[in-house]
Amino acid sequence: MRPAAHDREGHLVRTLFELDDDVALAPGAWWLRGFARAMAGTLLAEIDQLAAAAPFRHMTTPGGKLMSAAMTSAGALGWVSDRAGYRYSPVDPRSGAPWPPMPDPFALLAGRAAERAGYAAFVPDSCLVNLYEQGARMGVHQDRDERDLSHPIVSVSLGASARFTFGPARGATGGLAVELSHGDVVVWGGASRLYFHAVTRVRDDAPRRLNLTLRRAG
Ligand code: MD3
Ligand code: FE
Repeated sequence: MRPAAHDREGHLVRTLFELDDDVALAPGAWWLRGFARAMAGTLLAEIDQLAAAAPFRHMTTPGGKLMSAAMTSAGALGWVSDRAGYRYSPVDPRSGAPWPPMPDPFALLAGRAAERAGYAAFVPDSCLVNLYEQGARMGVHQDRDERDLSHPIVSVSLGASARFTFGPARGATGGLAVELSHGDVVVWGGASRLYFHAVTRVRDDAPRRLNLTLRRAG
C-alpha cells in the first residue's frame, strides 16, 4: 500500500507503481481497485433478483425534486427519501413489505473489504443500490443518517465508470476527484466517514452504472 499522489488540480495520479496497490484516499479511506471484479457477475445476478422483488425507483428529495439515480435496497433497513426527509425504513414504502434480505455475497464482500482497510468485523444491515443511467449524478452530501457513525461504509462500483469527488468541506477546498471503475471498492471510515462526496459524471464505457453502498445503519 502507498499513499496517493495528486496533480495540481487535486486529481489522483496513477503511477506505474500504483497499478496493483490499494490507495489511501483520505484518513481512514481506502480505494481497493478491482477488489470486486472477480465477483461482479455474482453481484449483478443478485441485483437482478433484488430488483425483481423491490424495483428501482426515483425517490423525491425533501425539497421536492426527483433524484436522477434510481434506488432500491436490501437488508433489515433501506434508505428512503421523500418530502418528510431522509431516513432508514425496515419496509419498502412502495409495497409496505420488508426489503429483500441482504444477499450473502454482498455481506461477504463488505466484510472482506472492510477488514482489508483495517475495520474488523464489519457486518452491514443495509445495502443501498444506486442505478445511474446516462446523465444521472448525485449532488454533494454527507452520509449521516446512520445511528452509529463509528462503522465504516463500503462502496462497490459496477458497470460504467464515474467521476467521484470527496473532501472534508462542502466546497472544493481540500477535495479530490477519482475515477471509479467496474469492480472498484472504496471503504470510508474514521476521519473520512463524514466527508462530503458527489458523483459528478458517469462515463459511457458501459450503458449504466450500479453502486452498492453497504452500511451498518441501525
Ligand atoms: C465518502 N453513493 O448512496 S458511494 C450514497 O457512487 C452515495 O452511488 C455514491 O454517496 C455512488 O450515499 C458514492 C461512495 C461513498 C459512500 C459513502 C461515503 C463515499 C463516501 C461516506 C463518507 C465519505
Ligand atoms: Fe453518500
